[in-house]
Amino acid sequence: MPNTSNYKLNAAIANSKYTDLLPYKDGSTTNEFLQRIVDILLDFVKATNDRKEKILDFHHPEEMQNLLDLKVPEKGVTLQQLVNDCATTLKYQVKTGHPHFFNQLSCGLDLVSMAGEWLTATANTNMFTYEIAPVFILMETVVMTHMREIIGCNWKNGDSILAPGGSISNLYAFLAARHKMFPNYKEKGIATIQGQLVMFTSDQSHYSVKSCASVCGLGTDNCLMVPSDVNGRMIPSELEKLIVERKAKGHIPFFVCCTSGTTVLGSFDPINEIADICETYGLWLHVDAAWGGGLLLSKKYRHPRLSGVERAHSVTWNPHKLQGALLQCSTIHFKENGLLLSCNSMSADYLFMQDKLYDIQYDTGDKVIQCGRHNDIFKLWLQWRAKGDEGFEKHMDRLMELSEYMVKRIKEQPDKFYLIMEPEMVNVSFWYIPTRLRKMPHTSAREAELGKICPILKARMMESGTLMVGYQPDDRRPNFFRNIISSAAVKESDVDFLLAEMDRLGHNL
Ligand code: ABU
Repeated sequence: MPNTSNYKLNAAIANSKYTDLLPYKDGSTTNEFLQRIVDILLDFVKATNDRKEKILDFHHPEEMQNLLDLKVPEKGVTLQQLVNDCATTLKYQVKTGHPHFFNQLSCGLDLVSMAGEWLTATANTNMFTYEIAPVFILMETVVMTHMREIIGCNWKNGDSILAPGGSISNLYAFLAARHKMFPNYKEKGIATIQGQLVMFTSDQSHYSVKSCASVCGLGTDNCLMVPSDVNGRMIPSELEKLIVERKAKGHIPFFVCCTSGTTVLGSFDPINEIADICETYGLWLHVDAAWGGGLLLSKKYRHPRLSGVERAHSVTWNPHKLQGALLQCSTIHFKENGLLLSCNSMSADYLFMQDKLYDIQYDTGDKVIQCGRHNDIFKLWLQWRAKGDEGFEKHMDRLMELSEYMVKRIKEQPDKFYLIMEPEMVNVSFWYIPTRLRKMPHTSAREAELGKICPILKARMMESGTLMVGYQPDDRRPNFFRNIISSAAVKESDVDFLLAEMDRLGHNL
């Protein structure tokens, strides 16, 4: 990444201030200033895609503070300083689109989606009313309908909304489920529920499900963690047992969250078996496919992972994960239309006037609990236009094939790597084995040692700036690596690099 001296404004305008730009002044200063910013962005894009570039230039926070001038000044700085500030910001930013960044569920830098985000920023509108976002609101309607049709043929007439992240999408599902069962809750509050509401999710599910219980007044003790099997999938018989136990106590089971793609292991709960239980006991079934939802686009990988998803009442699906839409882009879908509005509408009459000149069902902002709503649709719509369903399907299949390749390469090097389980998705869980532990039998004592290696090896990755792979413990094992391939930039040679680089950095640990 070139340094700040590469982005010089003409000497004549270098000391100009914001007041020399539009809307204060006409003239070429605006063009030149924005052109330099675009130069910085394009160089970052190139560096992100250059395997010779580092992923990050790591500094500890106190050291980083000394490298940066972050203070908010009394008097505004020059345009040249603003250009330098932008260059410096990206110089120290982690390149999450680099082919050797395997650290998060959201990796990659999809350039069409990025172009969409640039346009979105320039349009700078709010998604609460058709009045100020007509094209974007219609795009949202079209893309959300398309996504529902992919979930199931009986979903077309349902409803959907883009939300600020998967956690809030899950919260929308919870709110709609409670509203469906207790429609008076909205006006009368907690007193309308005569008993303790309880909800169920697997012990591998995303923490946001438990957070719903806290935020919505159930208390986390009433979000029951259903045990999962060795592959991280919810055990349906355990779910049923917990439902029966709670009913016997006079509690009101009402909501089951089934995870399609758990964050750490990438496991898929058996939706059909869970849907049968939900139907028997009259519970709302939510599928949290924030992570695994992208596989709905693949004929090859959709089944059996997401079989039965059409039986759910609601589905969270984050295109900013597997599909590579720019952050953030999270969707929540409902089979039943009207619930979102009746649950969340406050009919604020300064915004959602009932006597507007157009059909007010397009004022989608009244369906959500927030007021201002970021435009997250354009980047997804543009990306979908570019790829079509076919392009997304190819992307999903490619990510899965690369993950299969990684598993194969790990199995070919059993002295150096230990595969924890056969993955269902692009999460590959494994231990790296340094030289001194290679002859040791694989016992819990060795797992404990391998767990201690993870943070040290991760630190070496970050300090060298060449690789980023995440690690974490879970309830069955100490720290282990979780590798994610969700970037279109990754090739087989990058997987080979990743394994070789871990060995280079870690063999002597
Ligand atoms: N559930 C948010 C994503 C976390 C991750 O990237 O690992």
